[in-house]
Amino acid sequence: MPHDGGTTYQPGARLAPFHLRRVSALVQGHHPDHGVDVFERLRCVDGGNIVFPPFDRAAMRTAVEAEIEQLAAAPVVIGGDHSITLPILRALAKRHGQMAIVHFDAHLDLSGADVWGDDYHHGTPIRHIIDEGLVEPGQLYQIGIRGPRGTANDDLLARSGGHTLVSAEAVAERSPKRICAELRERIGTRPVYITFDIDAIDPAFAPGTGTPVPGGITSREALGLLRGLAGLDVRGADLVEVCPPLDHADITSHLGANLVWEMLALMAVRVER
Ligand SMILES: [Mn+2]
Repeated sequence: MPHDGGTTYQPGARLAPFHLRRVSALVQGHHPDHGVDVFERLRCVDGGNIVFPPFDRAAMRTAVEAEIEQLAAAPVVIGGDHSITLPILRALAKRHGQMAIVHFDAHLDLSGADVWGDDYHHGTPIRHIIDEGLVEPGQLYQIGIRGPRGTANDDLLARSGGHTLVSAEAVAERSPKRICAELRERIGTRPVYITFDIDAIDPAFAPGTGTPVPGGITSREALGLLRGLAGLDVRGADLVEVCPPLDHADITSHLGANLVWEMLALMAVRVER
């Protein structure tokens, strides 16, 4: 979904699908940890770009929701900025009802129209997802959160729904393995959606993103956190906010392609069960 009309700072995420396709030539099939060949296990296809006018965000939401709704398969979507996640979840909720959502990000993405006078920019999707009841109460897990907040109320809002915050620091302190063990326990057999904002990862490992925040998780922790979700009933995922014009030597695109592969691997493991 080559859309970055919801970007508040540095644009360019609309180019991510093109660059992730290019570097995905280096991604192979066999997953040594899960012991499966992802592309033998899954019937996997590049569905191409969803088409919408790049300057019309309402048209983007309509096109994305319609496209996801008519898919028989579980989607793994490459953004685009984080505003693409709302129409994906609107479509998936029609199929699965309320889902558990694992949200990787530096930011809470709970802003509303009070920021920038706009209710659909890339800092708002999680607020809409809560307000529209697309996530089951108590089943939102936000991982990698850090840095300055707008107000002291920002975290209260997230916690008031019984949602769980795991800061970037907590990932380092507790380890991906222990965090994932807790997530698997608490999510159980619920349908799961994973939304992965690349800025959850430290700008040292992922410089190609529009709103970087220092002090993030490492690329190794990020890959381990996805791997550790194996066994959950993952019904969809996205990777957003990769911004190739700000990247160096494709560092961020390569990481993005590997994160997408880990998401596909989770679906391959799910199919096996
Ligand atoms: Mn985000």
